[in-house]
Amino acid sequence: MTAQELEKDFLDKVADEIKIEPRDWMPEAYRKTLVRQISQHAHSEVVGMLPEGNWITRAPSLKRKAILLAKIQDEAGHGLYLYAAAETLGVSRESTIDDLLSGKAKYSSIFNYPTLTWADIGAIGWLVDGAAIMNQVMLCRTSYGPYARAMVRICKEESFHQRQGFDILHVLSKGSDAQKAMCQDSINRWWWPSLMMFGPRDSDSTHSDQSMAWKIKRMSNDELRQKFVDMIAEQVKVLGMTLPDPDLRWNEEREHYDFGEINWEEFWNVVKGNGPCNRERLEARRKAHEEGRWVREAAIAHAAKKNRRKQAA
Ligand code: BYC
Repeated sequence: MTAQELEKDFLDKVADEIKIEPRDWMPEAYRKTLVRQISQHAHSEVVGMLPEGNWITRAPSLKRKAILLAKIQDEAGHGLYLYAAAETLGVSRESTIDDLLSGKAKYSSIFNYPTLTWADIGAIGWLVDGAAIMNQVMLCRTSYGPYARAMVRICKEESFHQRQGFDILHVLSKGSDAQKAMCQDSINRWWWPSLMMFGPRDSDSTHSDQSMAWKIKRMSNDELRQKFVDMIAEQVKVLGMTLPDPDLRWNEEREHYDFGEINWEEFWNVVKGNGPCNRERLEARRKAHEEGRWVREAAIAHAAKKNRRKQAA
């Protein structure tokens, strides 16, 4: 087949909703976009374990501790499915992880904020996992097969995560005055960073147009953000709490909630590495990688020994 025929075959598959698989021909730019997005997504899952891990030893009960541990382990699993999906595009796991540790690769801005109180664990589950699901449900239909299939499994686990977060806040919202205040304070601090998870405005998004054309993304950053605001503006009423936005109001004509302007300067500042916890997060990942070095070396030595024995036999 000529280059034009290959490209046409690829575009026809995308148009007909046939998944692109690892051995199929694909444009180099499509492959690169996927490697970028999937690896950033994997890094987000792994770095995302850190703010929550901060509360494992201080969870208020054995039950809450067991639930939090299970949730954090799920995030590690999500990272692994996604690193494996990225590997199907011809990049090694080592190089992808090196890019994270050297600060070259991005991960979601949200994980550069600190978890100051137990209520933050509730706010992360409800708002952060809520925003993640909103984005990831669409990614279950993404055009690249291994990414779409990883997303189906991840979304099932994420819905449990969101419910556990809402449950934490629900209990606090019915508690003492101090617990209610802690609940409101966590919502105040996590609301705007959660909206930033959806990425820049469509007009400032570098990759959206091409990613939508290739059906990697099925909805734009602004569309998903609006859906999220509409959902949370209703759910917050069940908690008897408020969202920290004086401009939030239902718009009859649009049939959507209007909301205030995001602080984009803060967003880009965090993305560029200058958020409250960027340095601390990367430091923690580098330390974990160093401390795990002997495990990787032992696994490689063990595999080589088994291989030698097999060949000798
Ligand atoms: N933070 O052209 P755009 C989770 C970057 S974790 C940092 O719109 P795109 C969880 C963007 O990368 C869930 N950077 O990009 C885990 C690009 O820079 P580069 C994480 C951001 O890719 C533990 C530039 O800005 N979810 O669930 O079309 C505990 C221009 O943006 C951000 C995913 O990763 C950001 N927020 O759209 C709890 C989902 N936003 O690469 C929960 C998969 C944008 O050119 N990713 N940038 O240097 C996506 O869906 C898309 O990549 C995005 C951005 C919607 C995030």
